[in-house]
Order: sequence, then C-alpha cells, then structure tokens
Amino acid sequence: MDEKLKAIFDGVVEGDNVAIQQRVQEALSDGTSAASILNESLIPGMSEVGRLFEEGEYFVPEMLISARAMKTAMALLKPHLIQEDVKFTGSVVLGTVKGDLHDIGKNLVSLMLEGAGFQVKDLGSDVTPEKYVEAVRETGAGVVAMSALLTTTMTNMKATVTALEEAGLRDKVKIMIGGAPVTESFAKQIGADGYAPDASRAVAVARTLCS
Ligand code: B12
Repeated sequence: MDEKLKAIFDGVVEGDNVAIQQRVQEALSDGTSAASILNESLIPGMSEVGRLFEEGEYFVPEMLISARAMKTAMALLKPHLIQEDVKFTGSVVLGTVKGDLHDIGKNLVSLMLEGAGFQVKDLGSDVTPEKYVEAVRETGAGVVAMSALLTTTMTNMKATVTALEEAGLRDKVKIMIGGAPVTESFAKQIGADGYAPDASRAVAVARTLCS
C-alpha cells in the first residue's frame, strides 16, 4: 500500500482524529484521488477495526473513536466525491433500520446518491418502519433505501416492507437494501426490489429502479 494511504488507514485504526485530518488533506493536495482514499484506506481501515473487535482486541469505545475519525475523513472527501452540475435523477428516502446505530455506510450511500443527482431525505439511524412510511408520504420519494449492519436488525427491513404494504404505498415505491450482513437472496426473500454491496453500486441500482 502507498505510504500516504497506509498512514490514513492507520489513522482510522488508531482513531486519531487530528492526524487523519492532516493526512487526508496532504494526500488530497498531493493529487491522491478521493476515491482511492476512500476505497484503499478508509473502508479497509474500518474492516480492520471490525476484525480487531471480533478478536477481542478492540471494544465498543475503540470502534466509536475509529468511527469518529472515519467521519472526519469523509467530511473532507465529500466535496471531492460529489460531482458538480449533476442532473436531478430521482428522490430517495434513506435510513439505517430500527435498533441499528451504524451509519457510516449509510452516510456513504447518501453521499454517492447525492453526487449522482438524487435528492436524498436522510432519516438517520434507528429508523422505525413508521418513520419510513411518514417520510414516503411527505416526500413522494420513488425509492426507499435501508441499511442494516447487525444480523439482529435485518428483520426490521422486512418489518418496514410490511409497514409500506399496510400503508398502501408498496406499489408506489421501489425498495433497495444494503449493509454488511445483507445479501441479494435476503433482498428477494423480504420482497425488496434491489440490493447493492457497496455505495457505488447502490447508485447503479437506484438508477435502474428509477428508470
Ligand atoms: C464502527 C462500528 C460500530 C460503531 C458504529 C458507529 C457509527 N456511527 O456507525 C459503534 C461503536 C456504535 C458500533 C456498535 C455496535 N456494533 Co458495530 N461495528 C462497527 C464496524 C467496526 C464498522 C462498520 C462500518 O462503518 N463499516 C464501514 C462501512 C463503509 O461499511 P458498511 O457499513 O458495510 O457499508 C457499505 C456497504 O455495506 C453498503 N451499504 C451500507 N448500507 C447500505 C444501504 C443500501 C441501501 C445499500 C444499497 C448499500 C449499503 O455500502 C457501504 C459503502 O460501501 C463493524 C465491523 C465491520 N467490518 O463492518 C462492526 C459491527 C457491524 N458491529 C458489530 C456489533 C456486534 C456491534 C454492537 C452490538 C457491539 C456491542 N456489544 O454493543 C453495537 C450495536 C449498536 C447498535 N445498536 O447499532 C458486529 C455485528 C455482528 C453481527 N453479525 O450482527 C460487527 C460486524 C463487528 C464484528 N465483527 O463483530 N459498531
């Protein structure tokens, strides 16, 4: 791995909020692309944090400080990842499902959708099925996008699909889902219309669902 990218990777793993700002800014001014920083340093850095947690070396506080460093870096990358002058492509209601506080992946999906010209209503994390229903009614969005990082909260994706059906909105919206434990076959199983394994493919799926 390139030295600068490795330093940013280390910044995420160590949760060093000050160093990561400097390192990202330096890499950007040296001409490293925002996409390389994201895909080669930040995302692998969070995967390493997950591995350390799994092995009992890291606990929730360490995960939290790494998440904070990742968010700091993402805020610096945001203007570079969002292209200018993009045409309005569609409207999306997005959130992390009820019981789940993981929002880094969801924020990335939001960023990439906005960058591709989608109007995004971001409901945040721990979003109840009722809140999705309410947001679809308010915005008339064509797509509902849900994120889940816990196997225990994936079931709330199904609960949201059911809530949209019961509210008579299911045939008015397309539903897409994602998050580390989510799969294409799970999407089919719960009656969602689309699945993507990462934020850039989320854009491609949203485009297909809107066309
Ligand atoms: C950071 C982190 C936290 C932080 C979250 C901070 C935040 N603001 O997000 C904190 C400390 C709060 C946390 C808490 C917990 N966590 Co946690 N966490 C993580 C960690 C290390 C990284 C997650 C992350 O941000 N990844 C980086 C992003 C970019 O990736 P991503 O989320 O997968 O998103 C990408 C794709 O999935 C996709 N995507 C995501 N959303 C969507 C949506 C759509 C529509 C689409 C199309 C695509 C898409 O695109 C994204 C970008 O490419 C993971 C480990 C891991 N490897 O995932 C554990 C992990 C998810 N956590 C775990 C656990 C167990 C917990 C806790 C239960 C721990 C505890 N004992 O309290 C709590 C639960 C709290 C709660 N109620 O939610 C487990 C889950 C195990 C499981 N199978 O359910 C993991 C896998 C760690 C592990 N290896 O054991 N966590």
